[in-house]
Order: sequence, then C-alpha cells, then structure tokens
Amino acid sequence: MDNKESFLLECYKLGIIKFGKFTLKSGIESPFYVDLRPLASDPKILKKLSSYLLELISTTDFDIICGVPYAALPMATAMSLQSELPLIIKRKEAKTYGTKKLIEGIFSTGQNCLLVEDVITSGKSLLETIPEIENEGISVSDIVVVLDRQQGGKELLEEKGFKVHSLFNITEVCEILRNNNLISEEEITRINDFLTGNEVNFEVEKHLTYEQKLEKTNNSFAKKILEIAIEKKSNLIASADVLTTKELLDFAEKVGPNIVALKTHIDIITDFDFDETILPLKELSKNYNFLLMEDRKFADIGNTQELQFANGIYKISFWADLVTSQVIGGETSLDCFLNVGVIAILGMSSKGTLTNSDYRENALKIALSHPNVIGGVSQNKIPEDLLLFTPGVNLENSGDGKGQQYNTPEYVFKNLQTDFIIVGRGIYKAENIEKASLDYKIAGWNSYLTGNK
Ligand code: 5BU
Repeated sequence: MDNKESFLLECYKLGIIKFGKFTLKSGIESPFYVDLRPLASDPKILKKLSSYLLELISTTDFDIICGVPYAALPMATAMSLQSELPLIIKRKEAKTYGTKKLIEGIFSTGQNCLLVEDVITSGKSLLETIPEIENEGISVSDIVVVLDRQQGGKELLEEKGFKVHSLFNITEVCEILRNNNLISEEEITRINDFLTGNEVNFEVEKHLTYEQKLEKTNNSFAKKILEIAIEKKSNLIASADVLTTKELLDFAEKVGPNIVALKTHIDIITDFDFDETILPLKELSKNYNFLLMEDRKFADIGNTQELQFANGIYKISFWADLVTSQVIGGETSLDCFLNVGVIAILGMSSKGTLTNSDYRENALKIALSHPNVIGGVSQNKIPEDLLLFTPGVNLENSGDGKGQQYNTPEYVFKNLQTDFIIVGRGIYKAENIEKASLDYKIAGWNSYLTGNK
C-alpha cells in the first residue's frame, strides 16, 4: 500500500466521506457527502495533509498563502507553519464596523497568493473568492485542493487560467476504498452514475437483523448466539486473554452480564485444571447466559484436529460452544468438529497477514459448504449466510505495536456489516472492567442499530 493510500484510509476513519443519499446546497441529491473539517481535529493527520499539499506545488512561486473559509483555514495555517509562507485570512463577510476589511494579515500589492481549498465541486465559490482577493491587489494563479469531486469545478477554473492542484479525486478515493473493501459495488455504481449525469438508483440494500438471521439458520449454535444477542441487546464477545484461573473467572464474572460469548485462549492459563477452571467457568456461562468460544485456531489435518479437539488436558469438545479453526487444512479438515459451532478464520486483523483476497475467497467457499460452520472471523464483508466475527476492535487505540490493527465498533458495523465484535485489551486492561464491557456493549449495539435503520 503506498503512503498516499494509507493516508487516505486514516482520513477515511475520521468520517470525512459518507455514502448514502445527501441533498447538496444546490438541491441536487448526491450519493456521497464529503466533509473534511474533522481532519483539523487530528493534529498528526493535519500535519501530514499539509505536507502532501505542499508537495503539489513549489513554494518559491508564492509570497503568501490563504485558505478559503472555513474548512481550509486550518489547512492553510498548517501549510504556512511548515513552508513559512505568510498566512493571510480571508473573511467570509466584510466587517460591518471598524476597518471593513475582507482580507486580514500583512500583504502588499503584487504578491502572488497560493489559495487552499478543501473540496472543489462546481468551482463557483472559488470564482467568487478569487476576485475578492484580487481586489486587494494580490494575484492568484494556483489553487491547491484536497479533493476534487469531479463535477466540473477543476476544469472551469483551468479554463479561466488557474492552475488547480488536487491531492485526490473522487474516482481515486473510490478505487482505494474498493481495494480495501470499504465501499460496495452498488455505492460505486451510484457515484459513477452521479458523475456521468445518469439517473442514480438510491435504493439501499437492507441488512438482515439478528431476528431475521435467527429465522434463517438451522444451526443450533448460531441460533443460541443470536438469541442471546437479541435478549441481552449485545453483540460483544470479550476476549479473556488472561493467564490464571482466578483472573479468568473474575473476568467472566465482571463481563458476564454484558456479553454474548467469552472467548478464551485456554492454553495460556498457567494453572489450568479442568475441574477448577472449566467447571466454574461453565457455571458462570450458564448463570450469565453467555457462550464459551475457544479461540484454538485449529490448523492441521482432520485427524489431528479431531484428537486436539477432544483430548489432552483441555478437552475442548467437552465445554466449548464455539471454536475457531483455520481452513488451511482444506475441504474435509472441518468435518471433525461435531456438537460445536465452528467459526472459520477467513481473514486476520494483523499487519501483513497472508489472508489475501484469493485466500479469503477459497476459505469462504469451504466455510459455506460446511453446515457446522456458523460464521467467519474476518476484516472484510462476508455473505449474510454466515455470521461475521470481527476482532481488532478498540475504542482508544489504532494498534498495539505488535501488529494488531484496531477499528472502532462503529467502523466495523458500518463498513464490514459485522455481527459480533471481539474485544480483548480494550476490556481486560481497563481500570474498570465492568464499565468497559458495558461501554463496548452499548457502542456495539448502537452501531448495529444504526447500520440496520
Ligand atoms: P485485543 O486485545 O482486542 O487485540 O485481542 C484480540 C483477540 O482476538 C486476541 O485474543 C487475538 O488472538 C484474537 N484475534 C485477533 O486479534 N485477530 C484475528 O485476526 C484473529 C483473532 Br483470527
């Protein structure tokens, strides 16, 4: 992924572009809406943006810099700080008292001003702004723009003799979002139709609710987790990556009321003892009505997996309601899992994972062909016949410095249409575990409701 692409993805996470049906100032209905103002609230992103914009031009060609109010003001300020081009401020309306100035700051006649704009649409607002600057004796030859909506504005200004340097256009943005599975084909079609002047079909695909999924499935483990979700108004799975039986049981007790399932890595429990660890855990799962999901990630031939599933000290098949399994062993490797809901690992959340789109597609075929597979773990959308489980969820961090990559609950419900979020450190490392699990439960449930409106 090149830097510009990953930069755009960082910006996208701040919610700068939305897809749906939006009425623009002109009254036209647009399938996308762009608002770059949130970029100014993230100083690191604003700094990077400033560097990218400055790379589009040669600063020595200009004497001063000015942002079109309001969205471009912080951008122009950041560019001024970085390039040392003096900033002037253009008012939206002239003051009605005192100096009645439209342009504030220090400038002199004949200076060449670099104009900064956030989004260019028709170009009309720039064509209104430029004369107001030129009236002060300042010349404008170049405009840098973060996003060209490709609605004729750039061409119009170029016809009038201005040089327009844009960092992204909407086609590039869609391409990057498509490569990262963040935009659907329907949304791309709508945008293309909009840009080419064709009629836009705004009918949106509806996602199945938990109730509808419950009606569709025949798998008893899928039914169970969906029933719990509906009853507890939760789609939260807490990952109990703790090291002792006491910690595990304490954690289960605290998060129990808020979760649909507790995910374990049972082989990291240092004092594991079936009777001391599993029996009380099973009791808690009954009392608080949550499932036990062992994140074993089986990855062997069927026969070995069968042995690993039922034997050894952990005897997973005796207590787990759900298990995760890789599909690397191929078609029949999943057949050994009986009386358990299997969650197939289709794609991983870690940086540089080998689960590329080819792998995911083949893994998905295997998952779909097995009735014991109730869903998949993935960072990408999957068909609604399977439940989607998404780890790599955190409200505060974007990574852990060891390869984990985080998204927010809002992001994964909106963009991946996930069914269940899996949260580990966001909860078990929190100062107040009960509160953190409640916060994630609420965030997950609200995001689910918003996605199904
Ligand atoms: P975290 O503390 O929220 O980063 O924990 C995430 C958990 O989900 C952890 O137990 C991982 O083993 C698990 N996980 C994951 O993070 N990413 C993946 O792609 C898969 C599992 Br598969």
